[in-house]
Amino acid sequence: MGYFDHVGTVKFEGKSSTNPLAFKFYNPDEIILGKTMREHLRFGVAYWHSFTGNGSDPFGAGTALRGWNELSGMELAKARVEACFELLNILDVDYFCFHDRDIAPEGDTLQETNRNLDEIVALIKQHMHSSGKKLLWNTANMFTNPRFVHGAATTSNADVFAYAAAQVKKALDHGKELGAENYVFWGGREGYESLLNTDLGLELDNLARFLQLAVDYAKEIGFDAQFLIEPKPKEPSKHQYDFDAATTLQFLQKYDLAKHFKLNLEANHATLAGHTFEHELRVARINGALGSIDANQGDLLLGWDTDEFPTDLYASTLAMYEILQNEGGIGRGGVNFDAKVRRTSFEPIDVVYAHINGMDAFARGLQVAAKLIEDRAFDNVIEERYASFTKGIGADIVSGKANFHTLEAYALQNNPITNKSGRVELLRSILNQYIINV
Ligand code: XLS
Ligand code: CA
Ligand code: CA
Repeated sequence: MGYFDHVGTVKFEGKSSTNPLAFKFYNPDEIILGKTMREHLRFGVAYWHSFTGNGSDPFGAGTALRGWNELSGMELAKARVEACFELLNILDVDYFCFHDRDIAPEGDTLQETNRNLDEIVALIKQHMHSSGKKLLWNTANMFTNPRFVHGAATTSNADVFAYAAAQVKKALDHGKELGAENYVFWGGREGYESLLNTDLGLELDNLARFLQLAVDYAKEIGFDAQFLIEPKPKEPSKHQYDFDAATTLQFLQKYDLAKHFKLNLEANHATLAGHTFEHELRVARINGALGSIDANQGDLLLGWDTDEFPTDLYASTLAMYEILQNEGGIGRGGVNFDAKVRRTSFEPIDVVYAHINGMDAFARGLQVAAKLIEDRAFDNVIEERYASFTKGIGADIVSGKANFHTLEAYALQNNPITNKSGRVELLRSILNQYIINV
């Protein structure tokens, strides 16, 4: 052990602490709206960013200084498992998430790849057993290997579809083995480059077929994880099929899959889609589909999927505001830090600082959001704004009593119409006050 500079367990010291290795807001035992912060937030560490990634970008090699850099193959894979459980312990985080290819190297054949995976999964299981840490979700990486150049479930090559099915079947077996609470489908290359060579209808039908087969197999083996789809509009494909929450929900409804899936929503993907994170969460919430979140943030000046650790208190407050109002909160999902330290932050301790800051941002967001809800800071305004639908013609519209004849008759005699201000600036100043004063 000692991959993270022998840091001890990070403790809560309160907002006036100047200790960089202490939480300022995240107090796991603090009760908020009847649940502890630990229960509300269910933090997760993303294996791919904190243990597999090395700080490379399209213009330069990896910079990350890590204790496992000299290792390769299965030795490297095993060292990363040690490092993962060390970091979970340092941060007092209960959950982690991984792609199959994050944890074990691919072999020359699928058989060899599966053997590598089985060995590392067994090691992870031992560590989970002795530490009490849990798997928030696992997933299959069907985007890195060149075989997925045309997609996985939406490929033009049936052999690749079959390979992808074999890969997900194994991932579901491993999810069951490790007691994963969720299983994520992110369609890394499920999209298209040009309609000139694409059968859009067949690709979408095949995607639905693939997801149904996964549902069927999970049922067959008794794997009861919550299934999640993670929307993203672009990167790597130009057009990705799971563009955003609304597009994904429409797809699930069309193929009668909505009852089997919720959404794993990522902040940076929301901004890539031209939405705020809270928009995506609200769309999912009102459709009963808010399952879990990938907590990160993009850089609006760069505009691509930078996966930075979340630090923006407005965003974390408004995200928690949606989650607290979701039935059952985050439920079986969690707040997974799908985030990586910057290439210039290459020391192991930076990974610790990054998580502390992200956890504090969400803990603070939780505190502020809870107070906004307790005080009904926005509810009264919203109620008043829509009050016209609770009486007279508005009540007739909502109850279904009105028709175009009655509405026309009403409109003809209702002159002039008066509107009221939406008070956006006032509401934003109230939000500021809460963020500063709570
Ligand atoms: C990539 C995605 C990916 C998913 C899991 O942009 O965020 O990491 O979370 O496959
Ligand atoms: Ca993600
Ligand atoms: Ca991302």
